Amino acid sequence: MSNSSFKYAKSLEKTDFKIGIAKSKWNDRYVDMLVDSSVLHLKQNNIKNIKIIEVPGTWELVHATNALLEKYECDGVIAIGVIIRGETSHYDLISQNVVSGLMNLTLKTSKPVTLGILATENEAQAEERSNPNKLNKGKEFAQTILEVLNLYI
Ligand code: RBF
Repeated sequence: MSNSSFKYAKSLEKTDFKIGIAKSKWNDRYVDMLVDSSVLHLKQNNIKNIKIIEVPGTWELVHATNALLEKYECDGVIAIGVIIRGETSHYDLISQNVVSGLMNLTLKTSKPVTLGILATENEAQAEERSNPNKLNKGKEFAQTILEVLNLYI
């Protein structure tokens, strides 16, 4: 279910961007479904230059995103991870600080970073938002980075 009424752009003027994807291995069952639909949407928009870095967990997405923006000179990055609430406070530590880390990177580099992180209460919510037959968000992540990049051409 979505409460968003905005519409994504129907067409994009420019698509020759280098896009980075940082993805985590934790909860890879869900992460991989999100990555697959992001990549598919990028390819459908003629993006040929996609660099993917896989890291252990969502926490490491901050480091990988920095590398994609600086070392690999990507125009923008989609950071994809899934954090599922457990019995310890790790969920809060990771989710809040990763978001801050990614925000700092987008400000430091003046390049867009799409927040492709699902922070869910349980596996069922993660499944609902990553399964392509349900509410998979991967396409939205890809569309968002392309639209934001098109603001500055
Ligand atoms: N990484 C995730 O991407 N999603 C999680 O739900 C997740 N839960 C974690 C829970 C605990 C208790 C720990 C210790 C780590 C968890 N991580 C998770 C891994 C984390 O992002 C990172 O890879 C590790 O903390 C090592 O830096």
